[in-house]
Amino acid sequence: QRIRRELRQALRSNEFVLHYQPQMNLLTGRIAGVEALLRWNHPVDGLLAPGDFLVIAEQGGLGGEIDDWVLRRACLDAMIWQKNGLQPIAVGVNLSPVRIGTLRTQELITTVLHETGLDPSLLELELTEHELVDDLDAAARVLNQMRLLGVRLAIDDFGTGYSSLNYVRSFPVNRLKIDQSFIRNLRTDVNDAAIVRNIISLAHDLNITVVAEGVETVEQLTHLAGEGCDEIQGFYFSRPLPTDALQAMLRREL
Ligand code: G
Ligand code: G
Ligand code: MN
Ligand code: NA
Repeated sequence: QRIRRELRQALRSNEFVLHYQPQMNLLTGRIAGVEALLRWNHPVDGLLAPGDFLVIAEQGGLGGEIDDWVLRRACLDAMIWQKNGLQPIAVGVNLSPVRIGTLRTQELITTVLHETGLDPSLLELELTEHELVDDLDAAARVLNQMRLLGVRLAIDDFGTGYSSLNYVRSFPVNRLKIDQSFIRNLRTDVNDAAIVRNIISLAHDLNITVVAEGVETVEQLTHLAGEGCDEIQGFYFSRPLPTDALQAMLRREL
């Protein structure tokens, strides 16, 4: 229907944009990385979030093309920040579980890293738990190849999905991103506090780092720092920013 045709048009006429949400390292207080978040600058409806169009795009068979665009744009932007003299930071990209572990994605990532010259260890793939990876073995093979290149893997929305621990066991995971639903009532809900403490402990036992998502208050930040959480992401530190605003923020850190 209408929106499907508009999405094709959007890919052709560059109506998509990436916003970047900074992640702060709790030890240094500095920006350690960003998560790329897709937006559609719709000619009539204005700036749309993925929830408004991504499902329709997937249904219309445009998911792969959107992955291509997002990966290329994110890696290009990360290189531009460096060329502008800013500190090298990692960029996280959300890839659909349907495609993250496919040979097509492996080829795409190899090509994009080659084209852009980005250090592979500055690219982080985010695998959400909200949808299933259908062939775990095939995905593990591809993700292990990615790891050999140096690309990092984060489990997104950790703790809410179908197979949290199975992913951690099967895939070469570098980071856990604690879902924001556990952070929201961290200060008042003893169960959430216990879950968060134990996710951090699990991650550190496995030698991987932890990012808490959806941190909105200084109390949450202080609590997480006390529990040894490595990084935070959320409105308290920064909302997702257009690339220019992110660069201004990085420049202030120089
Ligand atoms: O930024 P926002 O809160 O609107 O994001 C909503 C959801 O869309 C999040 O779960 C996020 O992971 C997902 N998302 C954001 N950008 C992308 C993207 O480029 N590709 C995919 N597949 N999902 C994305
Ligand atoms: O599923 P994923 O973690 O990729 O989703 C990230 C989404 O969470 C983004 O759309 C972003 O806008 C949103 N988000 C980021 N920080 C906060 C926050 O502090 N509070 C809330 N409510 N949402 C946030
Ligand atoms: Mn994410
Ligand atoms: Na998340």
